[in-house]
Amino acid sequence: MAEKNDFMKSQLVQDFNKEIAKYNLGPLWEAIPDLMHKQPTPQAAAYLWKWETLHAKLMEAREIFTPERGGERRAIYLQNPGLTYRQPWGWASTTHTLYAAVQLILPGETAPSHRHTQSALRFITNGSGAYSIVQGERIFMEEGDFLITPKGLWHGHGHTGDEPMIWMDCLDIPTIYAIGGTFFENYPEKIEQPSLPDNYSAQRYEGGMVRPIADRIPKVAPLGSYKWSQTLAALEGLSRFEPDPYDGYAVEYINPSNGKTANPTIAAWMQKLPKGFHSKAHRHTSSTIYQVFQGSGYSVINGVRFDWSQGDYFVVPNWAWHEHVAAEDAFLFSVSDIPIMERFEVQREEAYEPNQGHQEIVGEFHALVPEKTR
Ligand code: 1HN
Repeated sequence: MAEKNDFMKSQLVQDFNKEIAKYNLGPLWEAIPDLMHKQPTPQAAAYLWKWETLHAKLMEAREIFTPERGGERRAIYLQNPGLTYRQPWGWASTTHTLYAAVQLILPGETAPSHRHTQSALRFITNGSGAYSIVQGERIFMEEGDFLITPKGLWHGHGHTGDEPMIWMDCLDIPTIYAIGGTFFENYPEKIEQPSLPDNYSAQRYEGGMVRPIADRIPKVAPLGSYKWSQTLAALEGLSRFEPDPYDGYAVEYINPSNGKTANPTIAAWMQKLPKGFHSKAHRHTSSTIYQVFQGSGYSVINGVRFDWSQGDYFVVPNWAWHEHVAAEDAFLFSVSDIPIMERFEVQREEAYEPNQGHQEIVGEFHALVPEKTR
């Protein structure tokens, strides 16, 4: 072995490596350890954004920026500090595969219609009265609702209510960027006009888990919004039984016409962690972005404690050990790239075996909050 290492450091090899670099060629004998890890070595960091920070910055953006002025959404994205190469402000990557943002829309404002090859979803955290118009259907939004705008569908937003609304956006931007699939198009007019009854798809699915017979043929988005009252009822039923050891009581939003995830590339879950619940730790190749919809507690990610409360967002990067603890009844909304990992057949999961499945806490995460709110 020593002989081999000495040889690899020899002038002969070093000179040759430099020589081929001039021709845009590379030596595999140097690159293998960086390319072929024994297991994933994520660049994304475990991270947490406090609600007070997100809210304060949206309120500042409210003064500076209007969708009318900028021709765009008033959305601020969550940039993972481990993935900041490419632009001074990062490259819209919350995990290596997914993007998440908080978006604020005020009464009377319009976010113009457009379509793109990225799939998008929204989770409504604050307020009501705004709508998304998706392929001609106005979908009115309330707290706890989950909405999809799968790839290729026209979508814009308007607000006919009387209070500010804030929601979470999630898109597969880094994934589509990495595979060279980015296409984007503005709608010819500012915002699409309704061509279907308001809340058409939610009305077709008012009863829950039965589908109109027309939807036996798989559709891209048979259901545009999943109402909080139905999600909550599902969790209440589920929580009469034993919780999942890793995720408590968790449900997945699905496409009722094909039984798969509501968006083809992004899984979305709502989970209830009852007060005192302490999950076991595990890790998986999929990465997850959480929004704390209600309640408080903490998660231990790779040994570091992340305290969370209502409105916070946090990231569990790919292949990071994690476990959750609820200080009070908590509802966590989350998105993950499980469907992407499954599509490539690299989804793997591993249980944390030592210490009855609980990590030792070796540090605490301190979130950045603006001076004024401290
Ligand atoms: C988008 O279409 C929305 O529709 C939000 O609200 C964020 C970020 C990048 C590209 C498209 C929306 C987005 C986005």
